[in-house]
Amino acid sequence: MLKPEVEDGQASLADPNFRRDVLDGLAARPRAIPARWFYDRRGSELFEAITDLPEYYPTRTETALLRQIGPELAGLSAPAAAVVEFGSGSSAKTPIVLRAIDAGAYVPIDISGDFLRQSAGELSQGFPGLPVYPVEADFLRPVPLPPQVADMPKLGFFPGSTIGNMNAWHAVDLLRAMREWLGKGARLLIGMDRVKPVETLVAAYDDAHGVTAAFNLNLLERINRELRGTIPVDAFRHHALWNAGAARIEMHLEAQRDVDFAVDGRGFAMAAGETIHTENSHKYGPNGARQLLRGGGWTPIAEWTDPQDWFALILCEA
Ligand code: AVI
Repeated sequence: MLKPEVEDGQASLADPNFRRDVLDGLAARPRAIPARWFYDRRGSELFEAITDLPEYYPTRTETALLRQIGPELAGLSAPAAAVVEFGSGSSAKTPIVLRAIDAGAYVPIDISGDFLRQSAGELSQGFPGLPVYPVEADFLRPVPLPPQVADMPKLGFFPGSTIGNMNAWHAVDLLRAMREWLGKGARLLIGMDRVKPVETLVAAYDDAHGVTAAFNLNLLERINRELRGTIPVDAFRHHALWNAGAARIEMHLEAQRDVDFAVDGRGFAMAAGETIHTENSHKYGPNGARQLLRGGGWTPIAEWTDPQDWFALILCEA
């Protein structure tokens, strides 16, 4: 018999937005928690491990593309532009862009502060003369750019198909906001993942080594750590599926048995087979990608894909 969902009245000291999203998400039907909360320190490290997996084609495909388009990109970018990277993570692809366009400054923006500072520090060592201004921020809210880059031409860099983790209407809102933050005359280089055979897609989000499973399950561990959670993590399993109607991979955490647990003093009960929806990763065809960008106020001016047409890099102007 599952217990009713109740509250005990004591609050945790965690990020109030995390608390609200988790409590609301667990109470909703279907249950869903926004994917942005994957990225605590451990989650960011696990994501980096995902990018090295043989099944996870996006990172290596996009990196190879970036290397290939460098000279062309240089011809299409303003000289000495400030590169503003949204969700910079490990900044692994950034050196390719900074070198290609001979950047005048680098502004990495990331929600995971210590990871951001470490990556920015490491990158600075490879670019001794380059001013680097890290901004610890959730770019889903307004991001003030550092005043030092105010008068420089800007190249927004939004790689990795992170845009795919948003629903279309949120993606359009974000693209519009980026246009405003980057200002007049800015350009945006964005990576977008393509629709492709289902087996390839599902394998990329359900790898043989269980790294993606650990990444998904870490959300429950984070809830336990930061929100006084008592979730029995071993009662959940990672599940990735292709939703053809919505053209997206969905990730879920599925209860393997009936479970009761508390989060921040509030009780929850889930029946075996019930899931918490934790991520959408939308994939776009060429037309859908361009339509989305135009809806966000950006005009595509150049587009590159790999020989299999698995991943696209699109350069847009404001
Ligand atoms: C960050 N984002 C673009 C990744 C993706 O492919 O949607 C997150 C991820 N989730 C599972 N694997 C990777």
